[in-house]
Amino acid sequence: MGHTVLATTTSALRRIVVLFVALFAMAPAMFQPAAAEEPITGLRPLAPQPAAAELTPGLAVRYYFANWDFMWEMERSIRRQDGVQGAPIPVIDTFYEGYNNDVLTADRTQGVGALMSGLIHFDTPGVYHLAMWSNDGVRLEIGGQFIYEDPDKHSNRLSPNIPVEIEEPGWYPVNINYFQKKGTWALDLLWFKPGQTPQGDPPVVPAEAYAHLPGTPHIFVPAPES
Ligand SMILES: [Ca+2]
Repeated sequence: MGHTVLATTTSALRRIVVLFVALFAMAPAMFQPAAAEEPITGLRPLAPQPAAAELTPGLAVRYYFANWDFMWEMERSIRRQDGVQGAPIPVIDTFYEGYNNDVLTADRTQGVGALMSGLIHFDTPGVYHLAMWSNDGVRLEIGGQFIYEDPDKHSNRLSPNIPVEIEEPGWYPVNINYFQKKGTWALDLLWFKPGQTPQGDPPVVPAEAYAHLPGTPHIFVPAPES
């Protein structure tokens, strides 16, 4: 009887020791913060900077129409369409509105592609953490630098936070390519500004941070170099 109790106790102790060894081995991964991602650098502000009187609020947009599954299909298809100029997009904040409503400022809910272009204002230097909700595909470029893409059709999906270093405050060229195939849609551009802790829900980039100049060209953002 005494022998059995001792054996059982030894076995239990051994299990506890194994558990502690396993926890200890995992500890570095559990308690070390994730390595900070290097910010994207080299964003170029518009030169010269525009005068306030030259600016029209919101992003300019041109719409194209077809049911694409992938960004590369949209790129091929829009070469064969003239597209339609839409009303400017005041703010990219649709997550809670984009269900069965017209896509952005287009007049339909399905099979819409949008080339948005204009300027985005960074009012302080430092590292911004950008993020995007998308449904379906999206590709983002700012200041001539590729920032983010989620290029296939998908349900509402949030990007990771993308650190971007801004050296000079001011207006930067921005191009956003987007398509909505069918069903629901969503598109949001979000940021944590320098000094804000990039945790939780990122705030929406406000309307006053968007503008465009008359005759802004609409760019199809190239795929990132792999
Ligand atoms: Ca969709």
